[in-house]
Amino acid sequence: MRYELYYWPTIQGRGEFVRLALEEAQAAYVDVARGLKKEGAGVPALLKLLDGKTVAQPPFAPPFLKAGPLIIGQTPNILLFLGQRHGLAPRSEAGRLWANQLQLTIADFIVEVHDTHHPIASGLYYEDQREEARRRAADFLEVRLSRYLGYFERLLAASPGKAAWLAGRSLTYPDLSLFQVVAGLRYAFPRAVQRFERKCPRVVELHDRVAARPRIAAYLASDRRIPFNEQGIFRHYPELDLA
Ligand SMILES: N[C@@H](CCC(=O)N[C@@H](CS)C(=O)NCC(=O)O)C(=O)O
Repeated sequence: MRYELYYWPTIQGRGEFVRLALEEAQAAYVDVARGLKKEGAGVPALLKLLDGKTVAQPPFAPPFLKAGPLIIGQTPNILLFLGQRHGLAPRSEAGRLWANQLQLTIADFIVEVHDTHHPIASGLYYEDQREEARRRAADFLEVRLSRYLGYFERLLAASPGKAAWLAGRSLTYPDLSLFQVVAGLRYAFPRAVQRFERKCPRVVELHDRVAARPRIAAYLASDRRIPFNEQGIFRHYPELDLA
C-alpha cells in the first residue's frame, strides 16, 4: 500500500515529523500537495479532504495521512499509527504510551517555537507582531528552551544501553522528531543554540546519530527535504536570536 501524506507543499512544518518517519521506515508514500494539480494532486487535493464534503471524519488541519480507507490527522496520532506499523515504536503498551507522551511534549515544544514569531495571531504577518515576538523569543530563549532541552537531556542520560534513545534500546519515532527540533532550532536561533549545546550534549549527539542513519542521510540530501524557510515553524529572524 502506498501512503498519501497531505501537508503544505513549501514548508517542512509539522509534516516533516511524518516525512521523517516514512523515510526511516522506507515506506512507499506520495507527498500529495507537492504533486501537480492537473494530475489530481496539489493543494486542491488537500483542501478537498479538509472541507469535509467527501470524508466522514475530516481532519481539522494538515498534516494528515491517508492509509487505505483511513484518514489520520494530528501529528502525534499519525506517528502513533506509523510507529507501530513500521517498528518505530516500543512493543509494549507502556512503551507505546511513553513514546506518544514524548511526542505530545514535542508538539507542545513546537507550539512555543512557533509562538516566538507569531505570539499574537497566526493569521497576522510577523511584521505586525514584531515587538511582541521580540519579548516572546527572549523569554523562550532564556527560560523555555532550557526547560525542554534539559528534560530531553535528562531522559537520554538515564537511557539504558550504549547508545541513548528516548524510548527503550533502539530508535523510535520521538528520536526522529527530536532530531528535527534540534535541526530547526539551529536554523532559527543559531547563536542561542550554539551557546546552549554544551549543556545538552546527549541531545546533540542524538541529533547527529539520527542524521547519520543511512535512510535519513539520503533523505536529507534529496530534494524531498524542503529547505528551512521563513514560512515554516522554525524561522530565522536574526533580531529574535541572542545578540
Ligand atoms: N495539533 C495539530 C496542529 C495542526 C496544525 O496546526 N497545522 C497547521 C500547519 S503546521 C495548519 O495548517 N493549521 C491551520 C489552522 O490551524 O487553521 C498537529 O499536531 O498536527
